[in-house]
Amino acid sequence: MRRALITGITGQDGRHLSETLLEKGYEVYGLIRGQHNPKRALIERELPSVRLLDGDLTDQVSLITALQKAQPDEVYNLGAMSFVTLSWNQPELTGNVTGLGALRMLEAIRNVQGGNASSASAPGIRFYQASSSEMFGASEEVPQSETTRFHPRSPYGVAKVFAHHITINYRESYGMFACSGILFNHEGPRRGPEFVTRKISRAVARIKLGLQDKLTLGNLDSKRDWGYAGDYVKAMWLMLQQDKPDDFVIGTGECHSVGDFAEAAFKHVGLNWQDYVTLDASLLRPAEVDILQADPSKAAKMLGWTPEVTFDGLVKLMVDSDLKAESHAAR
Ligand code: NAP
Ligand code: G4F
Repeated sequence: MRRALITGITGQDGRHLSETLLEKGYEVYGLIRGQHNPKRALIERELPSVRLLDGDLTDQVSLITALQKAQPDEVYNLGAMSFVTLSWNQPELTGNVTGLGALRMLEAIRNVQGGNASSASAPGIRFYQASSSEMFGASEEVPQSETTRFHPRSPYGVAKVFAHHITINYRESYGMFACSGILFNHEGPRRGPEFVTRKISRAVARIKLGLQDKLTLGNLDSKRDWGYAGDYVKAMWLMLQQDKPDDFVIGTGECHSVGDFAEAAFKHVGLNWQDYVTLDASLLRPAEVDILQADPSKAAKMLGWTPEVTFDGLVKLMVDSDLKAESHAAR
């Protein structure tokens, strides 16, 4: 039985990836942080066969201990301070968790492998780093591919660039099987409510049910390549099954504005978005990423990966899920 260790198990992608790996017969270990993490109960209920290990990406020893306990064949480093807005308020923490966290995990892997890429007790742990399209930032090139130059626009984006390059550096320096997936925005019913798509789908459901009057947003014009998280975690797994480690852009190739998402979500429940959306300048960012659109042709060619859920399908999936959740909560 193959074993995987996932950091960020309590996040959107950690939960989807756990399901995917469990379906494939993996023994799944998840790193969980904090003394009273409220998401522990969620994982125990939703994914009872996942084995939780205490640890934190800011604590090197805890990563080594987790690797010793899990003895994984594959490590997926999904843990991060992932909310771009918060990264301006907590830039140092973001650098520590999102940037240096990846380095600590790579060093932990080297440590349990006796400083080598592989050893008898831990033969060649394969490593996946959750890189981000946020690294492209103010990119001059649209769409963005694996060769597009990075110009990050947030402390989060800068931290992800460090994590991305240190992953490549450990591959080149030590021959580690280390891959980065440069994933564009991916969403779904498990998306945190602080991110714009879920903020919209939740508000649309609550407005439709008479629980809320308005939805306040910031920049309606920024464009993102939005896909479904359940599709994207399959690409993470595929990357670690290749003969050689490499980096891949993962996205749909389509992009839509925040306004487009809001319009489609309200339309799905028979409402006109302009009757409900108000703007608040305090939600604008110190520096914005105007347009992200993937060129996922390398992943299609080399991994055989293509997304299944369309933009309209994603909007419906999220709004319908929030309608169900909010009508339950209202009872
Ligand atoms: P998410 O829902 O925000 O989950 C982040 C995870 O990181 C949570 O499990 C969180 O644990 C954990 N974490 C935070 N600080 C930690 C620390 N100090 N030590 C260990 N774990 C820590 O993010 P996601 O959407 O699943 O994304 C997964 C990864 O992909 C992240 O690295 C993100 O930056 C990256 N990414 C996401 C997207 C996207 O569109 N979703 C696109 C590109 C890249 P708690 O629950 O305890 O807070
Ligand atoms: O949903 P967002 O917060 O996602 P963002 O900043 O694109 O970051 C997400 O995707 C990255 C991949 O590119 C990940 F690496 C990262 O971890 C995260 O998952 O914001 C999307 C857009 C932005 O342009 C923002 O300015 O929506 C705009 N927006 C407009 N009003 C808003 C709001 N964003 C949020 N969160 N809340 C608003 O009210």
